[in-house]
Amino acid sequence: MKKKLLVLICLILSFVLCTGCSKEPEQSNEPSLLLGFSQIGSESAWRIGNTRDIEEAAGKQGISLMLENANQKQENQIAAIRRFIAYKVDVIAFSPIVEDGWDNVLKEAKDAGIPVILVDRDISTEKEGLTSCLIGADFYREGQMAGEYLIRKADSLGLENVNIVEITGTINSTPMRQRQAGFMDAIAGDTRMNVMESIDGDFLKSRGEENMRYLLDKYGEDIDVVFSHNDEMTLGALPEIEKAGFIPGKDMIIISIDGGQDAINVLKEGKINCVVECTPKLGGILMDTALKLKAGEAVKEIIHPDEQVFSDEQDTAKIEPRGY
Ligand code: GYE
Repeated sequence: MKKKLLVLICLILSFVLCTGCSKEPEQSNEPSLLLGFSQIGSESAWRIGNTRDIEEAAGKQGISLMLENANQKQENQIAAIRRFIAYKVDVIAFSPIVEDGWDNVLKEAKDAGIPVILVDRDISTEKEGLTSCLIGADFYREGQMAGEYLIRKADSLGLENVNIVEITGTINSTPMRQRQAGFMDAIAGDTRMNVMESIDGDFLKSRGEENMRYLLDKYGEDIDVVFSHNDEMTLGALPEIEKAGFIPGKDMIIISIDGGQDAINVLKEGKINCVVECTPKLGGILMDTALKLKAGEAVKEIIHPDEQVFSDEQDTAKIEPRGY
């Protein structure tokens, strides 16, 4: 009996030792890459969701991230990029708040041999050799989808004359320029459409509120449509419309862009008619692209994520939670 027990113990011991031997070597904790990312700020749910997504994707892929928030100032972004260069990061990424003014700092990155990825927004600088690629939404298409929705809505309501006010994003930013261009091009051939005024709301809720007050004072019940370049400005404008005695979504057609949860909830209540999606979930593509650049592999020059339209044309109860 004792002998049998001894054999059994030996067997168990040798099994345990063997499994220990065949184990994969421990993964090293060395990050595969050091990425410097300069974020614009925290102006919207979109931006906050975008920052979170980038942090999570870096964590998942074992990439070490130096993240700097520029608090809506271009000079802070330029200073952050210079710090990344001094720190000799492997790859630099940034979301340019506006399109111009990047030439010098990008030349410095190029001289240091550090590849640069544009995230979310574009630049107007001669990019040849200064940046590797752009990962961001097709803002022109977003504006176009907003305009196409409006034409369908005007048809379904049988409107003969459609007075529009536009609250735009930050002047000279890519989403502002391209969303406006896409929208204007989409409605250009429709003689019912009349844009009464376009006003800068800087993508901020407070500016949406203030601008809406001004527009209501000036045009009052003549306003048929509010086209706002992001959810924050829309959410700022809605209470002003109600205070002025109008029902948003009924007396005025409300069109927004982004698709954050707060705006989708209001769409479900019927106070917003249409939200064109702009996804902030760019982190995974950004990490994959940074790894490719470090490995010296070719990357696509422009990478657009897929996007959709949420509106009162569908069963809004079925819209899945947005996660930002
Ligand atoms: O629509 C807005 C944000 O650049 C796509 O910036 C982004 C825009 C987004 O603050 O909410």
